[in-house]
Amino acid sequence: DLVPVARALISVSDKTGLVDLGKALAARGVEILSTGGSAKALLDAGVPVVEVGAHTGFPEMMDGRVKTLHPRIHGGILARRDLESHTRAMDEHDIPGIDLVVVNLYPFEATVAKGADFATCIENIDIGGPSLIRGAAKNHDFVAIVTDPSDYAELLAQLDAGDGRTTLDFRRRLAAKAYARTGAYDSAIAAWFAGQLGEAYPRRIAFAGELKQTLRYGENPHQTAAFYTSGETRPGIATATQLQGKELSYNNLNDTDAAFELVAEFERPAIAIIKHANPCGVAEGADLHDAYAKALACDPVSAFGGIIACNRTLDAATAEEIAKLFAEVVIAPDADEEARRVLASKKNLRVLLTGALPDPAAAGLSVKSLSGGYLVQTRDNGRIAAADLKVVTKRVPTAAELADLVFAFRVAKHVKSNAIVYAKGAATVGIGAGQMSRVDSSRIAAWKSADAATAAGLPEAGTRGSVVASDAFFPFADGLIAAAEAGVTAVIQPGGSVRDAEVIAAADERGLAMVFTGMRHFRH
Ligand code: 93A
Repeated sequence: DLVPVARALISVSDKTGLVDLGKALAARGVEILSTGGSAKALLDAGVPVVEVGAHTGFPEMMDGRVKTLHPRIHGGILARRDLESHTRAMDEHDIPGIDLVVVNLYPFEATVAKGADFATCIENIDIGGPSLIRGAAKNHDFVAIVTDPSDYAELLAQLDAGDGRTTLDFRRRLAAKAYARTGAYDSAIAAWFAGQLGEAYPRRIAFAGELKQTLRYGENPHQTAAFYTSGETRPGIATATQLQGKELSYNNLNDTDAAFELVAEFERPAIAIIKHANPCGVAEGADLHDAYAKALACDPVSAFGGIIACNRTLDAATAEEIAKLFAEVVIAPDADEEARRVLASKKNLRVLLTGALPDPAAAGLSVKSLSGGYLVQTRDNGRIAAADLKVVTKRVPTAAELADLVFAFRVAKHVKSNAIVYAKGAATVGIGAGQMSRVDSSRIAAWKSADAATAAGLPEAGTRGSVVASDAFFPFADGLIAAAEAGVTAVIQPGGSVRDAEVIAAADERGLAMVFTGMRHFRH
């Protein structure tokens, strides 16, 4: 299975490590064929090279569109060395074998990212490169295909260990990586092209981008799982660095994402505590320490084993409080020296830092898998501000109620439907999530709130004097009446039910203030 490398073809746009590789190959007696720019870089560094034009007898032409597309190149790559008919063809047509192909492609993705014009993007579609890669990968029984400069070191190590030969295992791994690369490359071209035509949804999407890590298991131990990054650079779970703690699990990643996206909704210092992808406490405060105390008070029982997200640099005082709770993950844009020292004592606690907050209003896609397919939609980047609200009741909300209404609705956007969120003083005091009936969500939230208040020795607290947000309209007055019975003074909801008039009348009867957002935030 060991195959000697006598001749290599090098054609790279990213010239990282090129000269060192060329020198190392030349020192091992490998003959190097190379294309224009790559050949020049090697020759300038004193590495002997045969230019592809000299090898094929055809000059590179048409602005480089045709350089390696020639049978003397592709025959040398694709010939099976163990088939008499193939080796005879090589002899008859004077085609020397090529045992190693080192190629990376025209930087199409980077050209698009730079905002280049249509013609420039088209010119950066590599044709010869993918052909070389796909051919060499197909014939990996005899040819090694290297598409990533980070593999040069292993290649040279193999040549040294194998007396100038590579192993089949290595060539197979390289081939798998090579096809992942050409597949991603064509997906990027297809997505860009669809965008140029004004198609929001291309014919084909590669949802799973780069493998970031394989996970211990999935949502449950009998499932396997992995995390792929989509290449989106928006700060968040995919761009975070882990400072300390155990390996992240599937559920950790899912919950931490939910927590960080939620806390990024708020301008003032805020904390969100998440369990099972639903918040069990969210608050804004004068500082993180204040916000944490208020968030935890909402449902301290559920917060046990939760995920905590901060929208500011984590400080020592807040870290001290967090350290008192058993938490799975803390995520923040940053943590100061002292906070890091405090959390370091909690060896298992995973601490993730992202450098920045995600923009909740940024566009993007969200993907959900169904049996046999994927549902794709634009991200819910809708954000309600006080100016968007329409007062529908006789009573107009006070300034304090208005602030809490906006706060509660922003939280409700991140609660699984049916979502009911009670809030007071920029803190949630009761959250009802994921119920099939809106009235049940309302009841559960009020009941949990009363429980927490009683446990804290404050039976008068709970939902009394709070405001309530509903992620979708109240289809009947019963949901609103349940909230009124829980003691709310004001209500925020999208509106738009055929029975809006009944719901408004029920609010007026009870002296409640109610505003409509005109925007729904279902989340499943
Ligand atoms: O325009 S191409 O599609 N035509 C070709 O025949 C061809 N062969 C290699 N581009 C081609 N390449 C690409 O040229 C390689 O994939 C590599 O990215 C680049 C290296 O060019 P140079 O060595 O001139 O810098």
